Amino acid sequence: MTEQARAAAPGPQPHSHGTQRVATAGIPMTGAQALIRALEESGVDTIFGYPGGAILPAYDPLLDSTRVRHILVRHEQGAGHAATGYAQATGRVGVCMATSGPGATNLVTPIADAHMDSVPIVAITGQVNAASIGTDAFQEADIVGITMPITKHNFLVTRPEDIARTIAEAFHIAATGRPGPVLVDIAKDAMQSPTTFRWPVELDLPGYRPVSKPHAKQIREAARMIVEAKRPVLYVGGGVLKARATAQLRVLAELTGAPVVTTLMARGAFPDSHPLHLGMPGMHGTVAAVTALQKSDLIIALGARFDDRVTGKLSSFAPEAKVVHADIDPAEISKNRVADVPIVGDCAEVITDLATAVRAEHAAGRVCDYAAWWSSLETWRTRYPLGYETVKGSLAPQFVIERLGRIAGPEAVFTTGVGQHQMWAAQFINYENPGTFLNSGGAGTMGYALPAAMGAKAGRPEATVWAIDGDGCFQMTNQELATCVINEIPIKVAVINNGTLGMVRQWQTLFYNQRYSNTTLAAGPGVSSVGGAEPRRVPDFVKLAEAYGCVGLRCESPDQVDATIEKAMAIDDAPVVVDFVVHQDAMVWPMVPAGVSNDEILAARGMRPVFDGVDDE
Ligand SMILES: Cc1ncc(C[n+]2csc(CCOP(=O)(O)OP(=O)(O)O)c2C)c(N)n1
Repeated sequence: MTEQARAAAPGPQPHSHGTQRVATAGIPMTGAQALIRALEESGVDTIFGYPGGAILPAYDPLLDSTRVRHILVRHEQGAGHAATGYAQATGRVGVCMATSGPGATNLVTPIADAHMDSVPIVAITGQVNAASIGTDAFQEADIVGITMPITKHNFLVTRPEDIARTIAEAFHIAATGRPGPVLVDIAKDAMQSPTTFRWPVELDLPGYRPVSKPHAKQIREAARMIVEAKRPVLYVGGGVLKARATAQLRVLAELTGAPVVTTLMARGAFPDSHPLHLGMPGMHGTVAAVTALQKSDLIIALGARFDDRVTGKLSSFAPEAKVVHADIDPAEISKNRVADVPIVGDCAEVITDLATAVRAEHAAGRVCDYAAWWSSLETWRTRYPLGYETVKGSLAPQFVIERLGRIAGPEAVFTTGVGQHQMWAAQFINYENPGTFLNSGGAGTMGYALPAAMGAKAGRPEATVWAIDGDGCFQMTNQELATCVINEIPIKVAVINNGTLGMVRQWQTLFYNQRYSNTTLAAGPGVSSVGGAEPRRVPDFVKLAEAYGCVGLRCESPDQVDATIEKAMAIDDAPVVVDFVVHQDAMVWPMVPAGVSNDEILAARGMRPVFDGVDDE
């Protein structure tokens, strides 16, 4: 895509390192000043970071920048996830910064996370002096080596004159093609040395030319298959959100009348309220979505990657389906499931071209007829809706999450941790808009929710941002509450507190004979300060919230849920943490156990759906 086309197109926008700006000819400055200037010129307004010796030269000119806001986190992992949350909520490149050695290695988890979920971030790390690299110098870690497999690209910069150009290249690589994390590791002495700053810079990226325009022949072939199919499914992945192709997707879906499923990474790419939407496929997907894929004769995969959590046992996945697979990254195509029609291209362009080609088929009298298919789909959808049990006298976590979705509304942004609460947030909140559900899908990183919410709120201050977190996950990164308070980032956190590592406990219930080895976080009653027994709260999340300067609320019964959420919604000037004390034995259903065929889906415990012939049209 040309720079102009990219600027007009949806998708993560590369920052303004292009040719529009008037060149600033040769201003003398230090490498560190050039770094900050290059970040400014790249359009960066927010950096999440943490200083230390090797990156210290960069922190000095940062103090003078009027364009870049630096948010001092409490742990570098928080900086990385915040950059990811910022990127996903805004569609721009997120930026995090850390010092060498342990500062840089603390970024490894969020970088791996961003890599798995194709999120555009630039991570800047300080490195020991160039001459000391490889000598086990103090706080030296080979972060370029360490992050080689978990970055889209990474750079080691040892000369001051290379700093500005490398930053421009990093932003370009992060945002274009399949987005992803780029690390720029800069030797301390390169930042301290004099150089001459020039902007814009010439990008020097031989071999990096992502293909965005799909091949017309493949598009025509795919359109022909779509109109000929009897049981098609539009299998929509996170790539559709990354390409900002949701409007185009809606056009294609309505034009064909084909059912749509949205993966965990694509929730919000197609309105949940839309009648063509069957919900989420995969391990905890709806019976209708899982079964539609399983029994389809044509899967149109759009920015999706046939992840094992979606396919279940790969060899038995969708045995009768032909596959059209569109992806910006050719490496994804036929990686897990062989594509009959491979299409390499940007999803926005692919889907637009597909719609045009389907219209041409219609004009030639070849129309889609999925009536029999829809009669099966409707049967599955109505017979096996999502649901949950309530236990008298206790609070159902699913109910809390459902009410959060309803009360916060479709414009709110939700982030989650990893576990049962994540799956319930994917299932029981109706997503109507892109960019409203941010979670760690590929890596499954506990601790993602709170810093990602912080990043999302920093990027979109006008939005209501809720982190829905597990009590286990929350304890991994909750120190970023201090960052939120000090930097006036009023996020809201719903801790779904079941006192256990719920998702692991669920597997112990189902697959380890209810032997709960090391999954209990807060066991048994404790002793209150006045001597009586009271629930054991280690930690007490309300007190923890208050200690950080947040508002802390607690809710323990269904009849308090709405009022508590409304109270949290009314607080705008401080972060709020709500401790929702929920039932510990709730389970996530439906479920396809790991490594098992999707044919074996359980709608609820011990309940296998009966398809009695409806699928055999
Ligand atoms: C960093 C990390 N460590 C371990 C795991 C494995 N794991 C997946 S879900 C889960 C339990 C999460 O518990 P909690 O945050 O309380 O959420 P719940 O499942 O109870 O909703 C664990 C330990 C992980 N995904 N990430």
